[in-house]
Order: sequence, then C-alpha cells, then structure tokens
Amino acid sequence: MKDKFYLTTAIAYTSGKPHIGNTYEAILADSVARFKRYQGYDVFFQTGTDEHGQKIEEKAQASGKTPKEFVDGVADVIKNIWDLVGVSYDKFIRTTDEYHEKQVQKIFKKLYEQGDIYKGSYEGWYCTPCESFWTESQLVDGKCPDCGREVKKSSEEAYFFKMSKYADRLMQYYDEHPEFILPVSRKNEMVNNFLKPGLQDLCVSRSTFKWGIPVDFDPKHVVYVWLDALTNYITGIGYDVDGNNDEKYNKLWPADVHIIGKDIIRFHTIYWPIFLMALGVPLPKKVYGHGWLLQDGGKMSKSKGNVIYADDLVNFFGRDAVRYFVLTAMPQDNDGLVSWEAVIETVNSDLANVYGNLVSRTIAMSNKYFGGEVCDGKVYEEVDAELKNVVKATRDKVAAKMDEYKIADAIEEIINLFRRANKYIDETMPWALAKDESKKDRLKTVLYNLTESIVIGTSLLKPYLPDTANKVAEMIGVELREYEVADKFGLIEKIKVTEKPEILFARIDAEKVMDKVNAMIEERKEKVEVKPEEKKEEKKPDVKLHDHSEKEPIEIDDFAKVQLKIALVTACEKVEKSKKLLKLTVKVGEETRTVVSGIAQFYSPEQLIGKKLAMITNLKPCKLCGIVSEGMIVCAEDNDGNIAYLTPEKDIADGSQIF
Ligand code: ME8
Repeated sequence: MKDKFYLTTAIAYTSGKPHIGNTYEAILADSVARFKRYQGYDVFFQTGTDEHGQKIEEKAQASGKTPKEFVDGVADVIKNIWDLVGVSYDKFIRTTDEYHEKQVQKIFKKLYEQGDIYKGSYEGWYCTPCESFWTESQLVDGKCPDCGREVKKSSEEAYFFKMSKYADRLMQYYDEHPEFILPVSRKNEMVNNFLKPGLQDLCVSRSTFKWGIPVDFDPKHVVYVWLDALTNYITGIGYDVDGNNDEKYNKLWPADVHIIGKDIIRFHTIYWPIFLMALGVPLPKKVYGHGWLLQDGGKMSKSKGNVIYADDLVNFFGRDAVRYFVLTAMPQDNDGLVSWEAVIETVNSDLANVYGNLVSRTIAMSNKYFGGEVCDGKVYEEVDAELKNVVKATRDKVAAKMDEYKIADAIEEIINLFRRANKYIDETMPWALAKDESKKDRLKTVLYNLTESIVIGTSLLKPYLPDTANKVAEMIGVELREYEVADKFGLIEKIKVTEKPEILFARIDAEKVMDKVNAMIEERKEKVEVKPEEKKEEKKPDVKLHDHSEKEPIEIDDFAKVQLKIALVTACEKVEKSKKLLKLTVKVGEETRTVVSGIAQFYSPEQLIGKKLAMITNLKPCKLCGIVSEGMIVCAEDNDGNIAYLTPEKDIADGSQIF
C-alpha cells in the first residue's frame, strides 16, 4: 500500500486576476505534489478559490455584476492560469460550492451549540481589504496594522469564538510537534506575538454585508470569511460534521502539509488548529509558510503598472521557463525578487547554457560520431567515477531538500549535476577522441555516460519542468527513470537518439524582449493614470459598419479553408490609445493566443473574461496598435452597427472545431 500524501495551497481570493506571486504558490505546491507522486506516494492535491466577503461584494457591484457572476468569472480566470502553468491539482474547491456552504453552516451551528461561539457585539475599526476588525489600540497611526490602509469605524452585533479556551492546548501542540510550523522562526513569532499576550476572542460573523454563507439559525449574519475559507481543507475531501465522512476524508485527513504564504501563517497556525480542536478533528501535520515574490523590492501593485502576470510570462518564455524561474527565485526563509530581466537572465544561464546546451551537444555528438546510437563502449577512465558519483548521489540530495521544502536548493542539486556533465565534456574532449580510430569505444563510453547523466537529471527535473522532461525523453528515445532506480548509473542498454533535436531553451535576446515588455508596461501604466476629465466624458460608440453587401456564392472548399474554433477568454484589457480595440488572451485547446478585436465600444474586458467565443484561428497574424493579433473573434453586426459575439449554445471544450 502506498502512503497517502494530502497537500493544499491557500485558496485564492476571487477579487481579481492573480499575479505571479499568487501563482508562485500554486507552482510551488505543484512541484511538491509531482515530486511526491514520483516518489510513489498516493498524492491528493487540493487548491481552489476563496469567494466570499465584503471586498468581493464591492468589486462585483462596481463591475455591475451579481457577486456570484463576478466570482464565477474570476474563479475561471484563476483555474485557467493554474492550468496554464501546469498545476496538477486533484481537486479545485470553490467556497461557493454547495457542499462546502452546507458544512460551514453545520460547523458554525455545532460550535455555537457547544458553547465555543457566543453572541455579543463589537465596536471597532474595520479594514475592508483584510476583512478584519481592529481595536483602537491595535491600529498603527490610525491605519490597519496588517496592510496600512484606511479603516472604518464600525459597530455590529456579532458572534464570537472563545479562542482563549484553547490557547494552552495549542501551545502544548506546538511543543509536542516541533515540525508543525515551517520555517521554525515563525513558531516563535506566533508564540511571542499572539499566544503569550493572550488570545482575544475572535469575531466570526458579519452583518454589515450580505455576500457570505448565512448563519442558518440567524440569517442576518454571514460567517466570517476566514472560518468559511479555512474549512475548505476538510470539506473539499468530504468531511461531515455529523460524522458521515467520505472515505476520502477518512483516508486523507490529517493533511500532510498546508502550503501558504507568510502573511497568513497566523490564520493557519492559530485560528485553524483551534477551530479543529473545537470540532474534535486532528490537526494538520505541517503548515509551510513560504516567502513572497516581490518586484523592485516592494509589493506589486496595479497602480504602479508593475504587476507581473503568469500568462504574460508564459506568452514570452513558455511554461517551464516560468516554473523554473519562480521555483529557483525563492530561497526558503526569504522573499524572492521577480523582474522580467531576472527571468531572461535565469533562462539564458541555467536553462539555455547549462541544461539545453548539454542536451543538444550530447545528442549532436551521438549523431555525428555514431549515427545517433548510444551504448556503453566499456572503456573506463578515472574521470568517469567523479561524474558517476555526482549523478548517483543527486536523487537522495534532492529528496532531502524536498523533505525540508527547500525547492530552490533541490533544483540547484540537479543543475549541479548538469554543470558537472558539461565539465566532463571539457575533460574528456570527445572531438579529440573522434580523431583517433583506436579511441572509438572510449568515445562511446563518454557519450553513454553523458546520456545516462542527462536521463537521470531529467527524470529528477520532471516534477519541476514536466514538459521539458518529456521532450528530452522523447529526443533521447528512452523512458525516464523511475524514482527507485534514479540513483543507479548504467541502466541504458542501447538506444537511438533523435536526428533532429529540438532546441529546448533558445537564448533570449534580452534587448529585443525588453523593448516589447517595456511597451506593454507603459501601456498599462498609462491606463492607471487616466485623467479624471477624460474619465467623465461620456462617448457614444462611433460605429462603422462592416461590409453588409451580399456576397457571391462560394464552393464548400472555400469555406473549408477557414478554421473556426471555440476560444476561451482568459484575460482581456483595453488597448491604450485606441477606443475600439481590446486585447484578448484566449485559450484554444492546448494553445494560448493573443487576439486584438475591435469590440471595445460594445464589451468591457470584464464582460469577456471567462467567456467562450467563436474565433477564426488560421488567419495570418497581423499587427494592430503594435500588438500581434493571432486570430479573429467572430461577431454578428446588425444594420445599426450593434455587435454581438457568438458563443456555443451549451458548454463545450475550448479548442472545439466549428463546422
Ligand atoms: O490570502 N508572493 O488569498 P490571496 C508569494 N484567500 N505568495 C503570495 C504573494 C506574493 N507576492 N501574494 C500573495 C488569501 N501570495 C486567502 C487564503 S486560505 C484558507 C485563504 C500568497 O489570494 C498568499 O500568501 O490573497 C496566499 O498564501 C496565497 O498567495 C493566496 O493569496
């Protein structure tokens, strides 16, 4: 029987499109899930979206949607980004899922009935973005102590949870389970800043807004968003307050690790364990609070126009390059820095120069000297031993780093293997061996050792760079190595590598790419700096009709030349300096494309995100306002110039053909 491994990410707020920082967490957890699967664990990986709360209610209102319509759109965007970067979740939970809402209501009722929750009233200062109440003394310079933003005076009748009742038990749990909080430094912070000064009772209901899970026995209150959100970790796998738990829950709980960001460690290591204690449910084994990915030494923000999104990075550099960058940019106990330049630098140095170069040189030499055939020539020299030792030791070193959640260090071990193999090429000088007929078998051995090193390193790299690893396996013509034998050297018998190796990571021309990136950033900055008088100006759409004249009959073959497919809009924004153009990022099956469409006077970007549209996918790309458009959205237009896009009558996969 394989051991189970249940891991989760934080569930992302559906207040807007997630930036690369939020996406980092999903990639990080994914790399752990994939590595554990590789090790043979029976992994269950849950992620999802946190969809209630005042902030979301306000955002929905501002965009003219109901909260549910709004969160449906954003949850789709988040899921699409997770899919785009290859997050291999087994379950995507949404806190608006019916089973979740029902359990949250039951949990609240149980805690009330057993006396852990009581009704009282609250006077304090409310921070809307953080959904948190603060007392006067907790404010810093009159502002929210967590985010530094303005707070509003507020008073409400509310339900409270008796946190202090469980404080001693929690402290004892910390002491008996020193592995519970990672990094360990965070444990002291929780103890000294929160537990020792004494836990305040926690306000666990709200009545000043509606968008939440109603307290069923007192429906003018909704459940506090954190009580609602944290329980996703058990409701998502079939927990039932009445004891009718799913098999899945019985098998998976307690979770092996909750992977979350450093800002929400308190919620996961104080509130969550206490809620679980009150429910009589065992506590998770570990909470890992990772650092943050920051830009320019500060937080990313829309107003600075510097928000980096995963889909933009993937469009420029491809999925695996983005995964590699974020995973290696983050030392465990610290924050990491992300910038476009840093991504380019990392791709060029580690992926193109070290890994890509090793693979392409080795395959090219096998083709040149042995018609692509690789087998051991059995002529060994001392220099081989050092390479073999490094390669054979890598699996266990990687596994040890992964056990400590030191992902960047684990990957560094693999890159070191590739660096060592590149050095081995310099040491053995295959081109010199090739000149001497009597060294043919030695040359065979050298190329064999290099190929073995690549296969082992690539097998270990697969959890982090799955697409690339599969590509390399295909090019070399071999199955990647199972975990059990990834520390064994010399298992390949005879193989034939591809004649035409693909370039894994082409060197990026930093200057050229940065020109494009800067143009994109400028556009976004300008958009935030729109002058108020410009905003006020109400403009009627200036409509220009398309050619409505009747066309000549055509052959069916003429129509067959047009490729029409269903495209899912994953992102959309106005094209600055143009009244008419929208830039859409669409997913068409496996592909992501950019399409510029002249429908800005008829649809706002928010109205399109998450929609499935008909699109011509085989038009030659063209440039509009400096943006390359790779397709055309198909619309209907009436005689007044009103435009409507076409959408499938029922849900159908994006990428589906239209006949
Ligand atoms: O906190 N770098 O949701 P969220 C790295 N809904 N990680 C970052 C980051 C950055 N720049 N910015 C955010 C929430 N994160 C709650 C969670 S769980 C029951 C409820 C991380 O969308 C952040 O620390 O604001 C969190 O772990 C995750 O992204 C989701 O953040």
